Amino acid sequence: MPAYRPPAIPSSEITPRSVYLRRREFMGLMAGAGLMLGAGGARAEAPATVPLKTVASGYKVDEPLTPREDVTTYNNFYEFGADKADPSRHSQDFKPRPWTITVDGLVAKPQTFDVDKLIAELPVEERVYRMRCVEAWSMVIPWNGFPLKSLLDRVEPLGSAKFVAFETVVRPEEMPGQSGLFQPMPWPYVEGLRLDEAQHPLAILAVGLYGETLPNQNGAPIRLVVPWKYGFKGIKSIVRISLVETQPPNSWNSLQGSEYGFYANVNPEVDHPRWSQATERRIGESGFFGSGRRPTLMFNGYADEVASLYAGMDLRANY
Ligand SMILES: Nc1nc2c(c(=O)[nH]1)N[C@H]1C(S)=C(S)[C@@H](COP(=O)(O)O)O[C@H]1N2
Ligand SMILES: [Mo]
Repeated sequence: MPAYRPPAIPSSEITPRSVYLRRREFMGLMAGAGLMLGAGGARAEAPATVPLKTVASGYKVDEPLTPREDVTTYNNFYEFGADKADPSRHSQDFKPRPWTITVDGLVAKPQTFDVDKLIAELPVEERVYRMRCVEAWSMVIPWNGFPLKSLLDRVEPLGSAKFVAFETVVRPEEMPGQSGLFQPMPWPYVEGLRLDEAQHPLAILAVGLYGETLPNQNGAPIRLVVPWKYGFKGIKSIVRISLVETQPPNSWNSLQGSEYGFYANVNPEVDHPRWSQATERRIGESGFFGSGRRPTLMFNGYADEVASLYAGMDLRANY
């Protein structure tokens, strides 16, 4: 794995679509002819990602980045299967472009946005964030994206809007986890945030990682990243964002409310009913004592920035 270097891409745009498509076609042909042996035979070659024009940001983490290989092969994305290796293996038929995202509900200007237009119009920042899954593993990921607030501002939320609801695409023909005999959960996958959480500068819509467009398994072409919350809040492949008055449902809470809350703020003092949340396993590290475990930080290390959002709230009751 070569060391990560920030992308030295000219300030033009992402690679022209024609080049991207030709490369995909080429790889598809080679894979079909059995000429690409590196990936272990049966595994189809993943669609190509393309470089993104990215600007620096002040958001850094003083810990080593999780290797791209781990970020893109150890995933939770049940639409492609329930095992960690499923999303990278079974998402090669998913078509993340072209893509639109509708932002509606309690807003003055409901709109449908083309994702590649948004990418061209909004400054795409690099945000290096810790990511803590509720299953007690973690990573450090260099995301590329823009504040969720930049998008919300464009539709002008009304005073009556108190929450933001998110919805993932439903495409059984491209997502084997939505079409097989085993359907792990109801679709679409949905998530929600309080409006003030959604408008917090740390909350972003990611369109890339490691300086390139998102691989399918990481939620292409656009997904939520809320670094002070457990990973399941980071809903992938979003097609709709709706401003609403009351707390919207979120998939894991609907499925198992005693284990997964709405807020899902990372809190080492509130254990999951079936395991401790006090420590976490950093993927890609063996650790000094061979375990790779490290203490989990309150709000995943972002307490200084976000604790005030929850002043006066019982963090044990609102897990
Ligand atoms: N649509 C959808 N979004 C999802 C999930 C999912 O199964 N479906 N899994 C969530 C969980 S549990 C985690 S930990 C993160 C994983 O993101 P990553 O695979 O990019 O690390 O995505 C979240 N977003
Ligand atoms: Mo997760």
